[in-house]
Amino acid sequence: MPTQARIILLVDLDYFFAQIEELRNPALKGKPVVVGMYSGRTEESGAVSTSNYTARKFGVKSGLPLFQAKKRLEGKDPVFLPVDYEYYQKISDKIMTMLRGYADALEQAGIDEAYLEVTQRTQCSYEKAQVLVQEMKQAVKEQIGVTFSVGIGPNKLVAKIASDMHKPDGVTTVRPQEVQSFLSPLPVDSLLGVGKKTVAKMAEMGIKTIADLSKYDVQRLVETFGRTLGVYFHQASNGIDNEPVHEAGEAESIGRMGTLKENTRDLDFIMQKIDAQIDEIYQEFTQKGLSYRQVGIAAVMINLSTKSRSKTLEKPAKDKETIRKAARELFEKYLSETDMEIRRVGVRVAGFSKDEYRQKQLTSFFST
Ligand code: TTP
Ligand code: MG
Repeated sequence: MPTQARIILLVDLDYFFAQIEELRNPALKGKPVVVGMYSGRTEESGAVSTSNYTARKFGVKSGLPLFQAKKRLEGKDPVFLPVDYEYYQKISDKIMTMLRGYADALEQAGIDEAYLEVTQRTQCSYEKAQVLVQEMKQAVKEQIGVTFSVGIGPNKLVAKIASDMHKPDGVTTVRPQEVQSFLSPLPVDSLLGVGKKTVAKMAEMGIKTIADLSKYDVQRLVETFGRTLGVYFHQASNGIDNEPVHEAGEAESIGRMGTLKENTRDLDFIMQKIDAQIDEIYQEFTQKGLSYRQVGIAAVMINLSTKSRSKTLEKPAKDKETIRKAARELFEKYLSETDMEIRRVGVRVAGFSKDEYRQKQLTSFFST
């Protein structure tokens, strides 16, 4: 079955826990910052969760025992902090909500990473995807103060590997015709699901790089690793990955966000923009066969603060007019509560239901 061309982004926040600590306390910037998980056995025991790039220059990375990190940073004016997971989660939620406004679909893959399907909104143009990524980076930098790195590619596998190439604050684009030369020289453990044991086994078979793996007889891979993994290794090393970007969980939504031609408090003017966004959203959830139960709006004010409001419907709906009515109501109410002009507006629907059974695909076994 021929699959349609897609553009997928993988967004991975830079040195996430440490970056959030710098955001909370800008005085930390420029110093080596280490966020550690203290095991509590002794004052010193535990491991590094992450560190900023200043600390990484001295070899201090995730997983290093804290006492070694202390040694390596002696005399370098380092700052050691305990993990404050709840706080990072709050910031992560805010960022994910923003990113959602830039995607046809978003799948969160961890506290600091997400896959974004952007095929429709970029009309499958890599140039447009690059512009979109710059807009997204600028908005998150301005509104939250955080940087991230992005991989742009034809599927999740390539986007994920690409996102790691230029960190921090980098963007790496791999077009379909570049996939092979991009993957070829990489070691096999760049592929999801290839751990230490598999690396050793493949080394015995003379397979070191992804190019080696891609040329290896698939039948022999199946004999060695079993059908599922053998076929997966063959396809992945050839850059083939048809795994969709799954919207999942409560946060699932389809939305659009855009800048108004001029700052305004005029409801009709706002609704013109919203109507166009609803047209796009409608097309998307109709194609996916979804009904929605919630309608939400967002407004970025002239001082760049973001406000959102949402409404749950009495029963699921599938039409455009219901979104329009709810969005209008929400904006009307919101305008009555503020005096400020609005700069950007957005609308989204969420609370989806659908009957279609979603087959669990191979790579989801690895991304637990
Ligand atoms: P990563 O994205 O792997 O790392 P990072 O964001 O700190 O750095 P990079 O710039 O390379 O993306 O992981 C995200 C967060 O997960 C990280 O900030 C802290 C946490 N984490 C751990 O607690 N332990 C670990 O071993 C790793 C790898 C990450
Ligand atoms: Mg990260």
